[in-house]
Amino acid sequence: MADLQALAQAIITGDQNTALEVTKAAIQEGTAPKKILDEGLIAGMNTIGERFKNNEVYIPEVLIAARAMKSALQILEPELVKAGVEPVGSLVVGTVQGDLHDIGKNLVAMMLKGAGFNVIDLGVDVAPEEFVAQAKKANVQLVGLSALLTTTMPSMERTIKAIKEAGLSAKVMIGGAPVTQDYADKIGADGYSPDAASAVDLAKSLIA
Ligand code: B1M
Repeated sequence: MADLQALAQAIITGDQNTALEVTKAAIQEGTAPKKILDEGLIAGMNTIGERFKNNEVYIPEVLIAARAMKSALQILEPELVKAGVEPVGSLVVGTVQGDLHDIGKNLVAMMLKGAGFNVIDLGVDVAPEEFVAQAKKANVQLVGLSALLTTTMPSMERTIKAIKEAGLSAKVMIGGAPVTQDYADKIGADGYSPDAASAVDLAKSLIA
């Protein structure tokens, strides 16, 4: 019987080979894909997220864990689709126009994927119209904006304005080193989070 605790542990330690092996074994044994996701991948990413929040691990450990999660998810995703498992929620995420920083945004995207969200990553330097078009196309519940430069923070405001003008119901969450809760309130964002682990809590609360 595949050991899902071992899978969670492999995610936590970023052991990609073991994560893949246990996921494959669990699928072959007929373990429900949702159980593999919840008790293996999400459990592991939750633990790493908590440790990151508590400063017990740092960015490199999170990136390595996320890489292991991503590999395992690649073979699990077709099984989840076959089993008709619905994602926890859906969002488009990107770094706003003029800004090329993507390390933080990638971490946020990976943590959300790890928490069971369907994440559409639009990349960097994303124009407001592109956020609107993609959010509309995928009919997502959330739009996530990241900015690392004080000079690109106004792109967040422009994007929120464009989303509102387009009449989309998606809620907007923002983050990035120069961003604050005050700024989020000022530009009409629905939520702000200071780090990738809190971004998961925020996303869940915004769609609750
Ligand atoms: Co740039 N850069 N950079 N840079 N860079 C900073 C941001 C800077 C603070 C450095 C400095 O001067 N001390 C400064 C900004 C100053 C300011 O605006 N006040 C700066 C500058 C000026 C620039 C250039 C203008 C430099 C130049 O060319 N003269 C230029 C701009 C290019 C552009 O974007 N148009 C530039 C370029 C670059 C590189 C390309 C070389 C590279 C980016 C590589 C990449 O991302 N692929 C780079 C880097 C690496 C940095 C630093 C060193 C590190 C940023 C980072 O990745 N942090 C940075 C200085 C620093 O922070 N020490 C700096 C780690 C990352 C995990 O944190 O992104 O904050 P962060 O994400 C966190 C949270 O903020 C939060 O969760 C993450 C994980 O906990 N979060 C969210 C982020 N997005 C979120 C979204 C959410 C929720 C939470 O919801 C959707």
